Amino acid sequence: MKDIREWDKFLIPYEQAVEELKIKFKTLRKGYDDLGEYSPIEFVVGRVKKVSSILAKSRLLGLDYDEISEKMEDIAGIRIMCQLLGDIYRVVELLRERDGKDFTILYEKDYIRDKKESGYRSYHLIIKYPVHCAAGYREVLAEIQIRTLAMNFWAIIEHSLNYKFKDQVPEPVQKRLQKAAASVWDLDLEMQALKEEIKSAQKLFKQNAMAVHSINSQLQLMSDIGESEMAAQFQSRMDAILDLSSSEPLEELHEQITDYLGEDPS
Ligand code: 0O2
Ligand code: 0O2
Repeated sequence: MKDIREWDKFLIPYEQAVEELKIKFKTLRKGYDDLGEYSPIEFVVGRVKKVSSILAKSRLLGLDYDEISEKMEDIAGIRIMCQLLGDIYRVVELLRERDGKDFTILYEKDYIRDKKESGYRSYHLIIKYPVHCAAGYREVLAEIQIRTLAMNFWAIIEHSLNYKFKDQVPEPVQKRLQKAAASVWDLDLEMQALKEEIKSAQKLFKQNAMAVHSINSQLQLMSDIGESEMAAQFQSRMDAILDLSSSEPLEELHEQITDYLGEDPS
């Protein structure tokens, strides 16, 4: 039996793997944001399994302590949430592009096309991830789950019911959960059918937000160089732009301010 200090030491490379992977996927998302593009990644969370859960699972799988790191695949767990069904497969492609470089994909489980009996849907990848930590070089297993926001909503609730009923969920509750999972699936299909509208609306929102950000920086610069009156005029023109159904009005104003600043002798 490991004591708590041994467990803490054992979990260090897993903690590091989760932190590094979270940063990598969050940065990927930020890249889309910075370009004003639609991101297939909505948000990323991660966790290291609790010692009590590791012990419970190792008992269930009949693993000895020295087999845990080799056989328990989800001590490090990353969850990537997507808005749309199609985004899941785009993220899978992005991960496959990193295979052999950043990490090695050991295998994949598509519980979306092949849902679990409970109604659970998600795409899982088991990877081997290299970490250089204080104790030296390690390779740890990690599980990456990719799912839509709707699938996540269902899975979180179903998981908490399993916890409440200690994995003995009464049959009527199971049936209702399966029915709810079918509704979630219908919702995901419906949203996927609206993908072009959703993506273009979100792209427009990002472009307008970027233009407002750039204009605000320019107006600040104008005030800093003593052109407060002109800045106030441009500010009122920006405030008067009410039609945000196209990115043109704000982009045009941005260009005019850029020209004005370019011509300004100071
Ligand atoms: P932001 O910009 O504040 O959203 P952490 O270590 O805190 O980065 P952790 O511990 O893995 O992340 O998980 P946690 O704290 O449960 O949530 C992590 C991130 O997921 C947080 O954002 C939450 O805001 C975001 N999040 C959780 N639920 C939702 C959701 O339903 N929709 C969206 N869009 N985001 C959600 P960050 O990383 O702190 O950044
Ligand atoms: P946690 O951390 O509590 O989520 P198997 O032997 O195939 O039944 P295995 O090999 O452990 O199971 O892996 P599986 O089923 O591919 O995926 C394991 C993880 O997927 C689970 O982790 C859950 O996070 C999630 N999962 C799988 N099935 C379901 C389900 O029916 N409902 C919900 N809500 N989540 C599910 P753990 O071990 O439960 O740990």
